[in-house]
Amino acid sequence: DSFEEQYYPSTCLVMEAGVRVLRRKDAPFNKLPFGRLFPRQKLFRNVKDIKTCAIVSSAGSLAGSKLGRFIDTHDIVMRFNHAPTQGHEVDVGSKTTIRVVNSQVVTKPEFDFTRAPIFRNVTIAAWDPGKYNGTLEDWLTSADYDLFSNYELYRRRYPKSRAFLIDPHSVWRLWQSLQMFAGNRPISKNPPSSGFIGLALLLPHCPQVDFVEYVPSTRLNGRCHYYSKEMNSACTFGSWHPLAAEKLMALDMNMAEDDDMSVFQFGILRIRRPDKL
Ligand code: NCC
Repeated sequence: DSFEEQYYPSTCLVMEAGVRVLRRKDAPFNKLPFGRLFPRQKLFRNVKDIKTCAIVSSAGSLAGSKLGRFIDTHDIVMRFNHAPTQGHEVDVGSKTTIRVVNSQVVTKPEFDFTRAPIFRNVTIAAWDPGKYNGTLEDWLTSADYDLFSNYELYRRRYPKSRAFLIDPHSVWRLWQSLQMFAGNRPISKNPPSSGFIGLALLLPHCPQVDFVEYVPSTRLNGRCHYYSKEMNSACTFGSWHPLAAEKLMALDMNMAEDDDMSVFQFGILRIRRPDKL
């Protein structure tokens, strides 16, 4: 085993899942007109200059955190779904580089994916799990929510946009990494949350990731999201997604010096990419 695998096994497991976006050259898309919708650009510009990244969970306990300024100092800031910054800048910051969105957000009319300003001028990584063991051809006809038509509309409307689809096979490989970490405790056969998918997608591009309010801090307040009043602890501790296992694994990846302080007091998990240790 390498040094990294010995000392940071969970981080290595997540990296090995190889969570990625689909590219034009990937079969079967290299033979399908649909594949020509994928951007030619890479997921991020100037990857060599990326030093620090922040992932902002949508958790209710971000409310009142005043972490906005800290979040905005990072080179890359990742957010999820339709989580707003407007009106919440003090707590969550205002910079957004990339949004990871699930296929419900791409398809349901209330989110207005193809027009809403929140999805413009940021990188988009959209995902849908499809069937476990399904082929990519199957996926095109059996996604949980048919994200393809709105993706096509968005790409045609904004040809210069960086909007990508996450490889669903890589989402299930991440699920397998999670199951490997959980050992003999079977996790639910549902895909990881957008938060965990986002972490796995970002880590290969970023030497240091600060994941904010994912493992709940002492600010824990029972609210689902920082941007709504809804009370629902399942958003934090999980029901459909294997969220509890994800958060245990993420905590195991934490490298912050004074770890208990930063995780539970400040709500910040610091994860370093193994090759830069
Ligand atoms: O709620 P959601 O997630 O958009 O949150 C984004 C990510 O933040 C982390 N989170 C959120 C709330 C909380 N209290 N604690 C947290 O740690 C999680 O990592 C989460 O992934 C999703 O993962 O895409 C999800 O999306 C929502 C919903 O579809 C969208 O918000 C659009 O309305 C799902 N909720 C429902 O379907 C009702 C949620 O299960 C997962």
